Amino acid sequence: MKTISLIGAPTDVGASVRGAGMGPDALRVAGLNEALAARQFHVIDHGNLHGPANPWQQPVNGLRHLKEAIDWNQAVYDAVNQALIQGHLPMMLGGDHCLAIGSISAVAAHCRRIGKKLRVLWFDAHADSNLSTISPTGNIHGMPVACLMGHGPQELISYAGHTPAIHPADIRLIGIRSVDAGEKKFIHDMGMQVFDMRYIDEYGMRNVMSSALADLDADTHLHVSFDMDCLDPGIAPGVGTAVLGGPTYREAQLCMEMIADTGLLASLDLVELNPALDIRNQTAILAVDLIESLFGKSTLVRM
Ligand code: B3U
Ligand code: MN
Ligand code: MN
Repeated sequence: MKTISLIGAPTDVGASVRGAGMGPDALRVAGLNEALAARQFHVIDHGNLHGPANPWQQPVNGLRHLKEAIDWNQAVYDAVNQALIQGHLPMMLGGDHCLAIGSISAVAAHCRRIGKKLRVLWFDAHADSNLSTISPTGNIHGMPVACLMGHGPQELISYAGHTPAIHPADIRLIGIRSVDAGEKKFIHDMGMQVFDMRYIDEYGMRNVMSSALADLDADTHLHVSFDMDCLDPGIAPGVGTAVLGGPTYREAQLCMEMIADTGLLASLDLVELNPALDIRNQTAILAVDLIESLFGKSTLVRM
């Protein structure tokens, strides 16, 4: 029986809007643990990590709360690393998306250790590919993709003592519809594969996911980094930076089901859930619903 390690990372130090720090508990209240146990997983809830409070300060040299982000990511790195060493599937419950730096740094180090290929699926309304020099806000949750590819403050990009943590070919961005001018250039320079909303509109989610999941094999570690603001705000209002025009409920379910079909999912981030902006916990309940599909629950009737 596969063991899932739930790792709560209750902070919003990387975000522009406060409240994501309550995400882990909102997911528990929505029944995450029970839903996974019902899918025949052994669930270990490690509770919430500890880290510095949000000092709510202005950016310094284009970076907001750098010291706090470094400390939180170190805690996430250590916890995810530990879960992987134990053979568990780590599920990092954010918290804002800056925490994926620590989480994916640990996953990438694990892949290097055991000689696996890595594929990261980054679901997001935003490209999260900012640099301190081009970011309009200085918020570090807008920078994790760039940091993971080696572009960011030294202490944020070298948790595993290896830089860059990942290469552009390892990642697919899906659902993107809010990209800053500097990010666009960075993405092109890096040669990342992006399935933006226009692409999803034109080719359909099935084709997008087939492409994003192409060339995987039994030696691939599949990591999903799921920013709840990827989803259309009509179904997921409980996020700090909502952007109109995201995937529908059915499109999101199809993504999850197609990932489940690969049988390769080995780690997950669930981030940017903001209970302070939610309506009766509906976004957390939706997250649990999607996670059930990600772990194999299917409405499929056809044989
Ligand atoms: N690109 C903007 C906005 C943003 C990024 N990620 C979120 N918002 N959630 C920035 O601040 O970097
Ligand atoms: Mn994000
Ligand atoms: Mn986002």
